[in-house]
Amino acid sequence: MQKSLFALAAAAALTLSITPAVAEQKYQPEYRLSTVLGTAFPWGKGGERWAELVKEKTQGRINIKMYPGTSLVAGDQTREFTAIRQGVIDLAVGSSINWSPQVKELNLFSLPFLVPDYRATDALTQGETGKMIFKAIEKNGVVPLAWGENGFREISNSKHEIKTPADMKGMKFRVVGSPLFNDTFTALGANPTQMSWADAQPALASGAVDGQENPISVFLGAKISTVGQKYLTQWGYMNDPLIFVVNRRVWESWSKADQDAVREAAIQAGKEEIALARKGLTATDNSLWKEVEAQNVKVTRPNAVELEQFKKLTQPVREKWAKTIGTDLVKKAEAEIAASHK
Ligand code: X2X
Repeated sequence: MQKSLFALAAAAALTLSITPAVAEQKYQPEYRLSTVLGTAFPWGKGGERWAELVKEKTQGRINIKMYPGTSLVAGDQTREFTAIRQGVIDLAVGSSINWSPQVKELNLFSLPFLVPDYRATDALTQGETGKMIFKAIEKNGVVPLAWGENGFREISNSKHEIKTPADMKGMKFRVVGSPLFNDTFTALGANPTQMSWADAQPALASGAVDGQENPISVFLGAKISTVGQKYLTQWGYMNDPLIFVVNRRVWESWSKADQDAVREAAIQAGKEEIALARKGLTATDNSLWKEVEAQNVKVTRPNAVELEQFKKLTQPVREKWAKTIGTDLVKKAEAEIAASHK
């Protein structure tokens, strides 16, 4: 009798002790996915596609709702990573720029004139560099799954053509999250102001700033030419990758099979999103550039000598930031870029 009572108590204790773990395993009716841009852009389409593929591959067990405009952090995109880590956001497709205040290694992609083209981009994200970056994200408490792309960021303004840094002198530019951009634009003789994307558009419209930099798909999708941005320079100074991630606790609450499904969905959505982000911006299909020109925007393409002036002035920024990013990572990236061009 005593023995069986004891067994009963032990069983009860066991049940009690495993209850919290079981509760954690419970799936939420809905998971919140954060993006900066919505479905008028490759970025938002990538998020939407991920959600769709996850639903399909998990037979509806994981149901994702997308929140564009970084609305879960009131549009403050530099706070997005912290919100993912804390669980305010469950999943995100986010820019390397917006998360670099928290994950220093992500500043790598913002080093001016480091990544020359798509081949070099792919060499980094698909190579050792990409693995090192994913490790850094993991170390910061978030689970990285796949790469996407915002795109090469080109510079526009309302004043005049920019061919060399001299043309930027004293001009006011809206820049994005990381302080690295302040350094780059200051080195070029311009006057940078950091603000969110939500604030950027009214600032351009009112003339509070003269210019901005963003991929062509964003310039077109957000109709930036309608707020007086009539000069655009293709300088390709950086390509901004996107990363598909999940909050760690949410990730651990899913079965192995569902984790695999979410990862596969992210990889597939990422591939499709990258193709979309590059569409119309290649040598064989430059239809997006034609669209820009059709909006009465003067497109300027600096020659090699002119480009060299931008590179030379921003070289000290690269050297300064390499220390923050980690010289091993920067060296690895440079080697992978060089190898991609052999
Ligand atoms: O804020 C921007 O410029 C944007 C939309 O490109 C990013 O989120 C990095």
